[in-house]
Amino acid sequence: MADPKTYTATCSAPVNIAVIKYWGKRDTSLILPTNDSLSVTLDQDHLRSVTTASASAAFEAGDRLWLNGIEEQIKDSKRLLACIQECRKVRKSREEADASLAKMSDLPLHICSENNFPTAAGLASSASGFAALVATLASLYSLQPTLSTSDLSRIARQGSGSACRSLFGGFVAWQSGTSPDGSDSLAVEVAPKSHWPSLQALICVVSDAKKGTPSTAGMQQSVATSPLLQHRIKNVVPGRMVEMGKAVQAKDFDLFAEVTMNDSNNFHACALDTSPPIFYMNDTSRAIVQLIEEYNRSSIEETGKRRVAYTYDAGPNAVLYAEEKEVPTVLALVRHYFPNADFDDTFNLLGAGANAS
Ligand code: 2P0
Repeated sequence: MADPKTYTATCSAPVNIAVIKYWGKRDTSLILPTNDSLSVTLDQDHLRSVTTASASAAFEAGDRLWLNGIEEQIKDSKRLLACIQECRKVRKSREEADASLAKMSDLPLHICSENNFPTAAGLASSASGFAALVATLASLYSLQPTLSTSDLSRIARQGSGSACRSLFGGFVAWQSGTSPDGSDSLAVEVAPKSHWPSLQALICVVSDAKKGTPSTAGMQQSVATSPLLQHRIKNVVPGRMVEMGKAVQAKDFDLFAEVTMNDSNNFHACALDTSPPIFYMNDTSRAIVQLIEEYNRSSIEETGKRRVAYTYDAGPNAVLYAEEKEVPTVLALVRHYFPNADFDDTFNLLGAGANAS
């Protein structure tokens, strides 16, 4: 008898770095956030997840998944199950509606995913990982164009909130939505990467050790205990989303930098306002903040404008944004003051979203 047919697809997805941070869920099961967020998608040369999924009747042990070569138990992860089940459900309904489509929705899956950077070091591995998973299953099951990229982002969101933003390239907003079922909590493109090609990002890996407080637990501890987070959700983020939208549309780096740094500091203040307090930044992180603030202060004196922005996620690593013409100076500055630090000295161009590779 001939071997059963195997269907295969491979996609990759990049990391995104939020400039308006997501911190807090109003629904932990559906992963619905307490506020909107906005991010920049990086290119895929340095930080990406690549996922291959195959479906075949020959896979007798059922669905299996390997992450960086180590098998993970799918049944132990509600998030993996949600993404796989959602994609299967859409494929199945399409098969039922169109008899010419191959019956593959019930076939067992083998999924392999690899990151080319340290997992869980505050470098958004879950964002690229779940975006790559959903993009790969969408490709395997031919879900597009029936489903839009925003539809896929709604599925990826159930894997990890920030993953919904990695489906798009360029500048991306995750609209928190108001519906209890999550139907309006999805990512939309604010501007494509081609809109502002001179904007670049530098990842400063201060430490690639696994972080202390995972963001999923940390953000809910903040929701439960931080009055400052409630203020941030109600009074701070809505205005910043508007300002950041304006900065991106106008390619106004000074405004972009001001809002980005303010939001990073506000997010880390909320972490500190949590009980018990959460410290993501370390002494080196804070030294980088001081260096950039001082550099911008002299730049404002000279030109009236900022030249560099820093932002920190749930870890000590800095991401610096600057326009291309500033990059050699920023690199020289960082290398001069941190001669022994292990910085990735490559600026990442802004990238495209998840795609077939
Ligand atoms: C962000 N972070 O907007 C913020 C800034 C960390 C700091 O999204 O529980 O891994 O999987 O939805 O997406 C990290 O949170 O959390 C994050 P889950 P996620 O990028």
